[in-house]
Amino acid sequence: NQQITKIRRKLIAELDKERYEHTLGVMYTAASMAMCHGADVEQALLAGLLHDCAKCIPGENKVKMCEKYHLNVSEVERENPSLLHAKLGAFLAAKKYHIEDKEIINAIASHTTGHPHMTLLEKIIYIADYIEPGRPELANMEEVRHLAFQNIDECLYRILEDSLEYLNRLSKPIDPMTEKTYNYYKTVLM
Ligand code: DGI
Ligand code: FE
Ligand code: FE
Ligand code: FE
Repeated sequence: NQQITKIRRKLIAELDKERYEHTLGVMYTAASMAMCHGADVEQALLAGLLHDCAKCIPGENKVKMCEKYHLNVSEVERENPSLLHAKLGAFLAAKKYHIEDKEIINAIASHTTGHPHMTLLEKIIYIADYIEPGRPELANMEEVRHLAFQNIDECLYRILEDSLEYLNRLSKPIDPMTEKTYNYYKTVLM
């Protein structure tokens, strides 16, 4: 696949080695989940490949670039610029990697906090990011990986629950969207 080969070549220059390896893990995990759940495999590959394309831009630059491109920066994001790599990555996927498919762009934009009413592709990228084989084994990982191919909403909920628990334990500020997504999928499962 020409498009993927070209993007991979560009990304090697933008990401550190570890992040590039993670990216490939997410790309193939997302493709497998797409096969399992009947989503578009090509979209999953591209969204997985590009989801962290803005991750290795230094924090201060992320803020500056968002301002330059008129992407709004919330208070939590200004204090935790890492959160911005999702929306900035979505913007760069279009501008720099020439992705025109809005569904792919949206999946990149929502991969860190999620949002209520996620599309299947958005759920796949959010989950693949967390479960790809190169990720350090977090608590409940075995069960979460199993759920990714069995019950996607339950899987999403479990990741959100574990992520919020982790952020609270480290006293990190919670993005209001992470909280909203969690509360929404809690009611979905009831
Ligand atoms: O970019 P990755 O590391 O592959 O994964 P990601 O984009 O899902 O980002 C994960 C990190 O983002 C993880 O360290 C937790 C953090 N995160 C997710 N939601 C929130 C958050 N950090 C803060 N401060 N607040 C959040 O709501
Ligand atoms: Fe990310
Ligand atoms: Fe994530
Ligand atoms: Fe990632």
